[in-house]
Amino acid sequence: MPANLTPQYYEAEEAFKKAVSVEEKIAALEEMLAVIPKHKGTEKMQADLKKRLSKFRQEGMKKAKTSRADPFNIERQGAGQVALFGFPNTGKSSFLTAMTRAQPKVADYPFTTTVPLAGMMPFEDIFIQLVDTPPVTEEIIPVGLSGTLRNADILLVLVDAASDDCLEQLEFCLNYMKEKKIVREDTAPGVRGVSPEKVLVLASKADLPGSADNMQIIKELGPGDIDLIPVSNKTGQGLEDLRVKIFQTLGVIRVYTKIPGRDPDMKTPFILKRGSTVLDLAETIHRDLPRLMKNARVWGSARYDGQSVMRDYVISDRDIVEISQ
Ligand SMILES: Nc1nc2c(ncn2[C@@H]2O[C@H](COP(=O)(O)OP(=O)(O)OP(=O)(O)O)[C@@H](O)[C@H]2O)c(=O)[nH]1
Ligand SMILES: [Mg+2]
Repeated sequence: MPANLTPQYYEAEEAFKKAVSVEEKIAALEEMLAVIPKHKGTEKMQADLKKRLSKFRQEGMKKAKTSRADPFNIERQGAGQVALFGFPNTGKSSFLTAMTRAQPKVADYPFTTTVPLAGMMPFEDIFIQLVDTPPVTEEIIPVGLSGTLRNADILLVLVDAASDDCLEQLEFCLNYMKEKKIVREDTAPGVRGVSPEKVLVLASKADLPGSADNMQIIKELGPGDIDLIPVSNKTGQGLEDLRVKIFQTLGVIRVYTKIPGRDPDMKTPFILKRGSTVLDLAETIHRDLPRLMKNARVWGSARYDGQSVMRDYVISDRDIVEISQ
């Protein structure tokens, strides 16, 4: 019996022949199977297509399992994610070493770092994630870096205060972040990007001669709306204050919870956005808790310890909250 194949089928077959990746082959075979005339004369061909499709699907699944994860996609951990950004040799990896227990390679030649590397920065009783990144220059910008930066909660732009092109480094970085919509005014849930007030500019190597003059140049000629923070990975200048600044800029609060009749759990606070209410906390603890919650009491920001509060009560950093069901 003749197969009477249609032009659409031949087109799909052509796409299959040209396909290079497994995904393309699967898509073309699915198309062939969809458009092949369904009658007795094509039964064997249909069975053959299904067999090939199943083989390529298995191959695709194996590939997905073994293929390495994207190194520019850093899984968020801790109370927030802070990405470093800057020219070569500005001290990004040294900064990660100074603030966390991570041990990135540090060297006095450029382009030492090739892929992002995360470390956890202790701040009081929580950890904030810092992500070291490969450098940028006017000529070279690593593919994938904009995604890493866009995903962060805070960006730390490092400029080398000891270098005479300090101001140019800063202007290039700020422009790049704006152009690529890494930094944007219109951030919203579901829109990736960092709001301008969450960008901090560090003048690194503040211990070296010449750094004070370069910082003065930035203050006089640079963008007026930035707050330049001098730091030194060598002497530790500015680093402790910066931990506090990072925490404050993250805009989160720590909330300790308490079961009625027991001591509060002061070891592992819940991290919530500043402005969160008792109801937000209940939702974070368990999705059924808002429905089951009967009473809430607060120690800390409340007028007196253990005061009963409404579910729209706005929690403050370090409050202890007891929810009873
Ligand atoms: N004096 C001084 N030197 C520093 C400071 N921070 C880093 N360095 C030196 O600067 C050089 C570059 O440091 P890195 O931390 O590797 O710089 P980086 O920005 O990670 O470099 P890339 O990976 O190439 O982007 C090294 O020789 C460091 O020892 C600092 O605060 N003061
Ligand atoms: Mg580095």
